[in-house]
Amino acid sequence: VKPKVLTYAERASQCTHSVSRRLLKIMEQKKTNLVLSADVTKSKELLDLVDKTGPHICMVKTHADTLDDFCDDFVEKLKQLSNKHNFLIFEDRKFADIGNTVVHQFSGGVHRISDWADVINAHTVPGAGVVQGLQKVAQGKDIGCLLIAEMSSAGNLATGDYTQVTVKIAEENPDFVIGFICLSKLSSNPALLHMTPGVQLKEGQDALGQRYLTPQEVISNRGSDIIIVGRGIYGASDPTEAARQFQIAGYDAYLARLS
Ligand code: 5BU
Repeated sequence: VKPKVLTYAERASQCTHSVSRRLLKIMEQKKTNLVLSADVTKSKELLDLVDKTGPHICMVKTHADTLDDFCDDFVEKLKQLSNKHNFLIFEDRKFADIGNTVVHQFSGGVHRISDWADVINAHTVPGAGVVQGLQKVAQGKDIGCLLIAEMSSAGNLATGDYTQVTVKIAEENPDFVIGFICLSKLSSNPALLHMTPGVQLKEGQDALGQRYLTPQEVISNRGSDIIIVGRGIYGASDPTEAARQFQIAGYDAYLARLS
């Protein structure tokens, strides 16, 4: 017998972490499992893009260290947009050092990520200490962490035992880890979210090893929960229309999985 696939709302009610609960509720309300990867290099361009596509997304993903003009005012404006359109903010910093170092990378430096991000992520190559360091900073704040269990790029090493140990670290840290960056469903725990980058409306790859799957393949066939789309949206001639198309494709694929 096929196990019953739970709705976002049903899963929200089973989440102990406030961030995964909030995200699943937004997904249910706005009918979207789309995360915009806003990989543009000027803050004004990023804010314009996010304001236009905001109604179609559940979360925006940033690379703060690729912005030419990152400043506190940008953070303030991004937060205002997240309230206006009801989405979360995910800083894709991919922490990957010993616990003591990530404490400072997360809380300090120019970006002070722990002051504004709802969601962050980490590689597990250093072992569980990276999670413990990040969690120390997140104490008392509403921040959830995703572990990078699989990657979309050709030839990456996050496979096999590495992926399995990563799933184990996630399952052992439910107070902080809310899910994975991955290419398929890795855990049957309804509280853990699966988010997949490398998504376009057609399969293919770029010139630097990125590989693309379709929303249908990622959500319906591979059982992931969330699609992360960058160039498919901001590289389109009409990013708002592109975001709308990814929203529909992703949500239809979710509905197909439910039925
Ligand atoms: P794209 O333009 O849709 O290819 O952008 C994908 C984004 O997701 C980009 O910001 C990457 O840094 C990010 N990403 C990825 O593509 N693949 C991975 O395995 C991980 C992150 Br982890």
